[in-house]
Amino acid sequence: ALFPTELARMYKNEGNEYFKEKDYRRAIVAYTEGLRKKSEDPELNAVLHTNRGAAEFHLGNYRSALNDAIQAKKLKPTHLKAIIRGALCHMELKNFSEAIAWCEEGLRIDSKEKKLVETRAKADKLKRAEERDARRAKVLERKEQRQKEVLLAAIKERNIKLVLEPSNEEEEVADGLAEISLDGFHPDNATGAKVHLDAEGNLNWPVLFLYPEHEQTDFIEAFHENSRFIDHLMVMFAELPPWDLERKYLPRNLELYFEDEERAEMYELSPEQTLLQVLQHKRYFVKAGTPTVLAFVRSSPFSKKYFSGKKVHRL
Ligand SMILES: *[C@@H]1O[C@H](CO)[C@@H](O)[C@H](O)[C@H]1NC(C)=O
Ligand SMILES: CC(=O)N[C@H]1CO[C@H](CO)[C@@H](O)[C@@H]1O
Repeated sequence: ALFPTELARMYKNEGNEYFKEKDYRRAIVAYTEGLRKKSEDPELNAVLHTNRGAAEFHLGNYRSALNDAIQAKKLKPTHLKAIIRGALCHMELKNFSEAIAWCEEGLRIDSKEKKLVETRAKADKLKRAEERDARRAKVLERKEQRQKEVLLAAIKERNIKLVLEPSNEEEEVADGLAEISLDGFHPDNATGAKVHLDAEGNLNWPVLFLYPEHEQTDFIEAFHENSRFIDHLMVMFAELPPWDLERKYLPRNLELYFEDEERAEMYELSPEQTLLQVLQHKRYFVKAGTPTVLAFVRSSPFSKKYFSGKKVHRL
């Protein structure tokens, strides 16, 4: 019977053959077998770990490769190959501080090792770039946080009520109501439109118009709080929309409503009202950061049907 060390050496040679052929998977299997023999030769085990780490590295398994480099370094602290491998793994894992530490450890053994000198320089540069980016991100984050606070204060000051959009559609609607939070906004809406303060300190809201009769919508990205609904309707319906085959959607012929979802009641609003006046209504709750109004043709059969059975507060 062969001794463990002899067997481990055989597997190491087999692994090296596979490695040369770039068959890294089989190489890993062979090195692993070699390590299983538990040879008492630390040098041999260090080589097995180092070589397996190199094979893992070639497969892109940087975490495993790093662990092998760590094991190899434990067995043989001066094993430069393992130290270089570890440094390269840290580079791939984008842990530049660790890469620098490993490079420095290796450079204490051989201060001229080319790969280590090169890797340390690269890691230094990337680390500084990373720190600079982190500082910039932090400044930006603070600035956005401040803007958010100012915005929230402006909304609160006007007594506009926001609804926190419940994440689970049906549940917690009641809990979400009246919660004053900016989290209700969906900054990554398809359109990206979001309430914002303009240079004069006025709020501009994204506003959604719904036309239930035709299942159509219009979206105003920035509806100035002091502009009136009629102002927008005049522009939006200056030309009749293609879906209005009966030519009924004339600005002066439209009735506007908002829905109090909590009570399932409808409120009529005057087109002469400004957005701010509507948002300050005691039963208006802004959902998902986007005020919504429904438009119907005055006294149309559709609206009669739509409102039947609903409680409607008319003007
Ligand atoms: C780098 O690795 C060290 C040691 O594992 C860890 O403490 C540190 O958080 C890591 N840094 C990064 C940026 O991943
Ligand atoms: C105009 C628009 O697309 N608004 C959408 C923003 O996101 C919320 C939640 O996903 C939708 O409900 C709105 O319709």
